[in-house]
Amino acid sequence: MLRFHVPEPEVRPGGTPDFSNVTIPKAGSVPRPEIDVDPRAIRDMAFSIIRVLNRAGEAVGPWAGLLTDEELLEGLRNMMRLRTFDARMQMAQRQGKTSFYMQHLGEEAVSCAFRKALKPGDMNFPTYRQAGLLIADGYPMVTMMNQIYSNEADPLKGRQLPIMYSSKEHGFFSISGNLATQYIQAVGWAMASAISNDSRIAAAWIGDGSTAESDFHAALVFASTYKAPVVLNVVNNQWAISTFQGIARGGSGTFAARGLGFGIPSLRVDGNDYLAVHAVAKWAAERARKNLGPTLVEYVTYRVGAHSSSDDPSAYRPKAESDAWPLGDPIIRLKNHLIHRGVWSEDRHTQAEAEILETVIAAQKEAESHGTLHAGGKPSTRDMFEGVYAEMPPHLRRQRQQAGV
Ligand SMILES: Cc1ncc(C[n+]2csc(CCOP(=O)(O)OP(=O)(O)O)c2C)c(N)n1
Ligand SMILES: [Mg+2]
Repeated sequence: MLRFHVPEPEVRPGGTPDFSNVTIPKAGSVPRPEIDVDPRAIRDMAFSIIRVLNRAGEAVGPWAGLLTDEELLEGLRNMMRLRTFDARMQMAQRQGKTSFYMQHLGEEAVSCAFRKALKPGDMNFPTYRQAGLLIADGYPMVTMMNQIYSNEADPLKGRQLPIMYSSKEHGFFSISGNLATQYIQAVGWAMASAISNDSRIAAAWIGDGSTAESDFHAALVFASTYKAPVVLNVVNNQWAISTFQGIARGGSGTFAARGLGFGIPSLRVDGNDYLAVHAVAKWAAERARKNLGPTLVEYVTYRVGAHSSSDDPSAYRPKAESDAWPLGDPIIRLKNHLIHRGVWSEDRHTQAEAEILETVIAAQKEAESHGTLHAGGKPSTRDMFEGVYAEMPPHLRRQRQQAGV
């Protein structure tokens, strides 16, 4: 008799969290190959985890030493800003000031550190969980909030979901809610950059669950065949709403291993280690820039918060699971490293938290002066018709006339 196989997570609500099956190599133990390495020589890297910060807060091994103290302090501040921004916007959602919000809790290092490996002109094709790309690049928080509130100053005029930002200037392609479309778009953009002998590279973003989409696989075919200048990022935060990562991963062992069948160098990195994320991103970006083709990077992390403001994770995983996550918290780990280096302290950290909260609240006040979801200024009805078509089709022109705008 045949039996149908459905992978099951280790534990369910009420059980004791167990990550004993997550093998974590010692910090500093994974070698750093030359960027033109033969992908066949580094196949085992798709099953390991590159780590720089050890438990004592030291930066060790061949992937350490790329960032100055000032750059690390800036990285810490960016992650703290993102976390504070998230907390305020999550609360604003609960207060009815916006319809929807998605947090980055526990994953701040991935987008904040990655951004610093890119150059101006490079283009990210992000999902909804990479707002750190904007924050670390200096995109104004108040503009993000205006979009979250769909108010009169919303740069996208209420035509997008609250958190689906878009900024060409900041290398942030408009987010699409249709997951995995980012992958083919990024590879296509990268191919176009190479065809036109440009120097800009692309970064594709996807979550663990979304790698099950065929767009992910199609993108890998094109990226590997044409050696597109693209970094292929997979953020494995263990969950896809209520579905654990074992469903989309299937029998491949790791998400990075998906790249091996395409001959793409594929690495796994500790996604909660700011230094490791940055070092690996830099390695992959340099490969793209030197015409060595795509690199697949799996960031091993954990989604501490709910999937979105519409989700309740206590229905499908133990409440204390995030505390048991063995790779720790990205902010605490970088904080400890900077304290270890003698350039930071608990007092300065507490003070920075207060200062950041103050600036985020000030930005929030400014955004709210332009309106929130149900109060104050809104984009005009006319905006609904603008900015989509170069030439407005007749049926829309008629509708606009009917609306009297
Ligand atoms: C093509 C498509 N299918 C389904 C959905 C509904 N959906 C939204 S988020 C999500 C889970 C995605 O999980 P993952 O890729 O792991 O990203 P994460 O939310 O963990 O960052 C799903 C199924 C969607 N937006 N697009
Ligand atoms: Mg996920």
